[in-house]
Amino acid sequence: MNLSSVETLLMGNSVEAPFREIAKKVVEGKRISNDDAILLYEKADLSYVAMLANFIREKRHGDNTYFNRNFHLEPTNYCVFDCKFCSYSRLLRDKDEDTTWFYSKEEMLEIVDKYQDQPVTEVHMVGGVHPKFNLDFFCDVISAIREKRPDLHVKAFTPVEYEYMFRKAKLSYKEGFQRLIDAGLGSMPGGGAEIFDEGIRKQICEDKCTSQQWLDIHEAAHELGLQSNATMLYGHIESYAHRVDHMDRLRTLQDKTGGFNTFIPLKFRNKNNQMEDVAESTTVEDLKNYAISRIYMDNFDHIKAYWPMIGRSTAQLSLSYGVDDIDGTIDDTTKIYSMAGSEEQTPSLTTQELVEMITIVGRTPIERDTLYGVIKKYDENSFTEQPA
Ligand code: V47
Ligand code: SF4
Repeated sequence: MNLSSVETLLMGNSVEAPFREIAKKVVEGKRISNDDAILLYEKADLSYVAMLANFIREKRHGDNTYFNRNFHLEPTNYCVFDCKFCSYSRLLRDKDEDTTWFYSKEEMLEIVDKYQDQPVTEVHMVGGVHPKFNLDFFCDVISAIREKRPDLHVKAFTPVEYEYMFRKAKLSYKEGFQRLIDAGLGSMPGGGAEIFDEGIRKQICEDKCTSQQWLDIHEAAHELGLQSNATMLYGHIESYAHRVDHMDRLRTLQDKTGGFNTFIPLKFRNKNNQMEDVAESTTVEDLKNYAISRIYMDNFDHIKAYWPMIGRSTAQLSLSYGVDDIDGTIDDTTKIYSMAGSEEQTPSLTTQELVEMITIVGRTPIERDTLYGVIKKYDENSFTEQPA
C-alpha cells in the first residue's frame, strides 16, 4: 500500500471524520492517542487498519521481513508460580515423568552441542521458576555455553525469572544483570508481561512479578545496554482499554530508554490450562491486533508474529498487517505453544521454508541476528540451482 492509497483515504468522503484524522496523523508521522487506539479496536474496519499499518511497515522496512536461525532451551517446566493461562508448567509436587523435566547443566550443554555444526545464531532460554536454580547456576550455564559457542547469542529469561533470582541473591536488578552480562548474557526476550492492568493480572497470574517490576527490570537492563523485547498476551479476559493501557506503558518506557527492539502480541491459546472456558480470538481479531499494534507503537522498530503460536498461515498473512518479523527456525525446541493447543505441534522450519513463506507473499526475506544485524538478504532464486 503506497502513500497515494492512504492519501485517497484521507480525501474520500466515504471515511468518517475521526478515521480521516487518525489516517492524517499516520501519514504525517504523528503519534495516535489512547482514545484513537480504542476507537480503532472498537469501530475500524480490518481493511482500514491494514492499510495504515502496512503504510508504516513499508515506510520503515519496505518489503524486508526478518527471521533468524534459533533454538530454545527450556531448563525446566516446574514452576513455583501458578499462572492460569499456562499449559506448560507443573507444580513442584507434580512428579509425572512424562510431562515434567528439569535439566542439569550437563544436559543443557548436551542440547547446545547438538547445534555444534549448524549456523544457528541464537539460543532463546526461558522456562519455569524452580527454587533449585539460582543466579550462580545460570551464570555458570551461560558462560559454559559461550565457551563452547562464542558466536551464539544468549537471549535469556524474563523478569519473572530475574525478579526471583535477584531477590534470592539479595542483589539489585542492576547488580544481578551485571553478573549475567559478565557471564555472557546477550539480551532479554519479551515474556512475562501478559497484561499490565493490575486487576486482570490478579485474575490470571497474581503470584508472579508485578507489572511495575516487569517494567523496572527492563529499564534496569536497558540502562546497562542490554536490549530486550516486549510481549502482550491478548484475547482472553482483557478489554481493548486494557490492551491500550499495556501498550501505553511500554511506549512510555521506550520513550525513556529506547532499549526495546520488538513488540510481540501473543494470542492466548486455551488448551490444557485453567482458562479452557475462555474462547480464543478469531483470525480477524488477531490481524486487527497486529495492525493496531503497528500503528500505536510508533517508537518500536519491529512487530513480530511468533509463528509457533499463531501458525504459519496467519504469520504469512500478518505481513500485510504491519508485521515485519516472524521469529526463527525453532527446531522443535519449545513446548509452550504446542502444550497450549497451537496448530504447530512440532514447530520447526528450515531456512528454505522460512524464505519460501516470506517470498510467496511478495516480501523480501532477511536473515538477521538477534539485534537485527543483517546476516543475509535472500530472493526467490536463493535456493534454486543456477544454470552453469
Ligand atoms: O510470558 C504462556 C506466553 C510467553 C500461553 O522475545 C502463552 O523474541 C498464549 O515471551 N497462550 C513466553 N501464550 C514466550 C515469549 C516469547 C516467545 C517468542 C519470542 C519471544 C521474544 C518471546 O508465552 C509467556 C506468556 O505470555 N504464554 N502460556 C498460552 N496458553
Ligand atoms: Fe511459571 Fe511462566 Fe507458566 Fe507462569 S507462565 S506458571 S511463570 S512457566
